[in-house]
Amino acid sequence: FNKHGIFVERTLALIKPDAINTADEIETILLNHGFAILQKRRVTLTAEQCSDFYSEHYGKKFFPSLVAFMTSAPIVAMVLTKENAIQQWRELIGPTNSIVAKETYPDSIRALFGTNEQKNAVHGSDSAVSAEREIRFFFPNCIVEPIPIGQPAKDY
Ligand code: RTP
Ligand code: MG
Repeated sequence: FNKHGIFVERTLALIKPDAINTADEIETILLNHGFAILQKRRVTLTAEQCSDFYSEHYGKKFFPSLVAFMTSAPIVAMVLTKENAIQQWRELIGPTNSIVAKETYPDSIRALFGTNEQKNAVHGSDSAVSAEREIRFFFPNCIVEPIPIGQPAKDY
């Protein structure tokens, strides 16, 4: 609780093109780890949409290749919730580079389903500010603020 009402932290998860065929398995794992899926959408990003989503990486050497990868097949976007969801999801997915993940955190989703530093199966928001932006990016109608006490919790 806070003065505005009940707040359950939310984060944005993506199942990336390299893992689209194992989306059901990844969903089972995250549900078993106590995450709930509030929203889910399957979408194929255009290069423009992808560049917008990953605009923080614009100008980096891997940017063109990242956009090519992320637009190569459908992805699944999900709003996940759990206590401390942002940090908990980052922990469950593991290090960015799946090769490192396999060595250091073999139970992580990136270790189990990813391949290398680019093909790493999943995305997770890295902060509260990113989570809000990224949830709005894929789910413009999703409420990211606390739900006021006494009001029906619809359409979140
Ligand atoms: P994400 O945003 O997808 O959750 O991943 P992250 O925070 O762990 O890593 P970030 O630095 O934000 O990188 C975004 C995605 O770009 C690809 N990447 N390729 N050197 C490379 O080739 C390279 N580095 C990063 C990965 O797909 C990474 O998840
Ligand atoms: Mg990132």
